[in-house]
Amino acid sequence: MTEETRPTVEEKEIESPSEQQNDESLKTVFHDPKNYNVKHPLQNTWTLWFDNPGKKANAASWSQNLKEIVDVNTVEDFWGVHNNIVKVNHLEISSNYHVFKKGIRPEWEDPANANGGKFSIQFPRNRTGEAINDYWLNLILTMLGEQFKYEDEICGAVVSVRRVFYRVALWIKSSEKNETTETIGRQLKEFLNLNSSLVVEFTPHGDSAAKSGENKFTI
Ligand code: MGP
Repeated sequence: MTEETRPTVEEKEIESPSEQQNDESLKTVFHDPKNYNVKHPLQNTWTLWFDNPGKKANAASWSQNLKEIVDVNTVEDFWGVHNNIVKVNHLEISSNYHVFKKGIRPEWEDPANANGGKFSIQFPRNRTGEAINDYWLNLILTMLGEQFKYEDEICGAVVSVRRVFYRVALWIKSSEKNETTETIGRQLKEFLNLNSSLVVEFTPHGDSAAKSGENKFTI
């Protein structure tokens, strides 16, 4: 056998075409050594949404601006989207990106959010600059990688660009102050590398809860 005709290790390990057809979901680089096409599935499918209400939104008109952009369910597809959309620090004032589990709309009214609330952190725009892109990326990677202890509680995350601040928020299903919610809040601070003395606020969803301060708490 000449050097050219001897099979390589990779070729020997490739399954026959019939075996490949039987399990389409298991595609690794060994199935196609010439075209690297391995993908790493995420535990959940996530949807990216965008909105830029322009003028001040109100509860009635708010959802008209909400646009569903794309679903991702693999690590590779996530990076494909992330690397090709406008960075947070270049978004127009009043816009928001929302990344939510597929099937949950990023609205208070969605059944998954109806009894929930959000942890939010504000970063002054003038002192944060491009670092907001990293805070947002860290939060999404943590969420897509299912790093939160109570991952089923997580609905999604939002980054908002406002005149004087950026805000990142993590939306969860419940709004009770208990072990679960407090752990999520503490982990959020940890994952974003925030100083433990920094206060993260939890607010139940809805305009009235935000205004009255009812059931708010801090971590
Ligand atoms: P916001 O953008 O979450 O708050 O909501 P912010 O950034 O404090 O306010 P801004 O005015 O500086 O942008 C802004 C407004 O949009 C709210 O007061 C509501 O009127 C409306 N709104 C926001 N959300 C997330 C919802 C929602 O889920 N449902 C409805 N019906 N209205 C919403």
